[in-house]
Amino acid sequence: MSYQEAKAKYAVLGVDTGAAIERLKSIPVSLHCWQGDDVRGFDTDPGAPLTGGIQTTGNYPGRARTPEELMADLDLVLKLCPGMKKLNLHASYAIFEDGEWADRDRLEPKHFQKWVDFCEERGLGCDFNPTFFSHPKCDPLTLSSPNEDTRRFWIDHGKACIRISQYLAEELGQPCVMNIWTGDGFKDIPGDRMGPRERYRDSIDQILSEPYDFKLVKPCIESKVFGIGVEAYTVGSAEFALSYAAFNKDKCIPLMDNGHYHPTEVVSDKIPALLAFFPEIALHVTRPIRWDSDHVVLFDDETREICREIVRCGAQRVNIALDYFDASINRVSAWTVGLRNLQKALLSALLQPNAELKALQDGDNFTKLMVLQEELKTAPFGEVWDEYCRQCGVPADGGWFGTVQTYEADVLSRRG
Ligand code: RNT
Ligand code: ZN
Repeated sequence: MSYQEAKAKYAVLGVDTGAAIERLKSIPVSLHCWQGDDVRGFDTDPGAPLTGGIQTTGNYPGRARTPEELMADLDLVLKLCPGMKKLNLHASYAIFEDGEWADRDRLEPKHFQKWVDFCEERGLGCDFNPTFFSHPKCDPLTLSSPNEDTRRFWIDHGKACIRISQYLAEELGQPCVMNIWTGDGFKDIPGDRMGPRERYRDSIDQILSEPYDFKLVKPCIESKVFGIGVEAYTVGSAEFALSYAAFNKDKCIPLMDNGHYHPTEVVSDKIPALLAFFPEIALHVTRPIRWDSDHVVLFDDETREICREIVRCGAQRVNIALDYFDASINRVSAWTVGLRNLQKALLSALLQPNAELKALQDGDNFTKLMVLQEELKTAPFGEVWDEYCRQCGVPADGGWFGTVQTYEADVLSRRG
């Protein structure tokens, strides 16, 4: 079937494929830098372990070890994926020059200038994350630590990150979403649940007292249900993070990571729930499996449902970012598959006759609603996807994996 034939079929369903393609080209998706090097960053000893509830498994060869390697890998992903992208950086990806080094509480905008150059040359905006894990100052708590020395260090880190986020937004002329997530919690039953939460709240208050322009810097609070080694109690639980954001709407927005809820809860349903109250929200799109929250994003039912809600509620109100890390397969492929799948899910959401679906629901016509929703699943989506890839100048399905294999043979497999 040709694209023209597919277009005609969608037209019968009341869907304009050309308009969907155009709309998708303007929805930014933030690409997480941490898939390329197993969340290690460049500011600590390369042999140091990951801590704070973050775990990558696998030792597939080819991990990026330097900024240059990570940038080269990112470039290939950008070339293989359609759509409008932003880069998502963690503070631990600071780039130090001439033997200089700064601890996390002393990071400055200049340590991210190379990333600004990278983004500028590629027309990308940039999002940012303070890194409250994998560092000797995790005791193991950070923003909720009872040790005031520890807590001060991490508050200062958060403030430094506000200044860096403001710099990134100003330099690149696009807002910077700055996400606060800590793995603070306990392996076993705590003796005090309230204390850590009060300290966490106070720490975020102090971080957000650093001046910033809320139109340019959008601080987020991300919740989590549990992490490896912190199974019993998470300081930044769902209620904590959401309440913080709700009581501080003039300063920050909530962030939902769809790997951070109990297995039968779905973030797709939570999107309109939050947007009934918040002008804007942020998402980490990932794929949870059992205890892990960070598998590569697939073109699966929940990813598609999340994207349907993003589209129906207004994509301009949702800051979309990817968040997963897989060290057991080719990392460039993992990145590419996840980003292409998110783009596919957004496109398939844009190819729904949403006005009609809504009218059927409002008219109590649930029989036809089901029939139509089921029949849409076999509409000729692949042809429209191929056309979108063509228009974006990237390979269609079946046309990109060879490039990754060549890159693996020539570049990745030579890394020690
Ligand atoms: C961890 C959180 C967090 C991290 C990144 C690296 O469970 O999802 O967002 O994945 O900050
Ligand atoms: Zn996340």
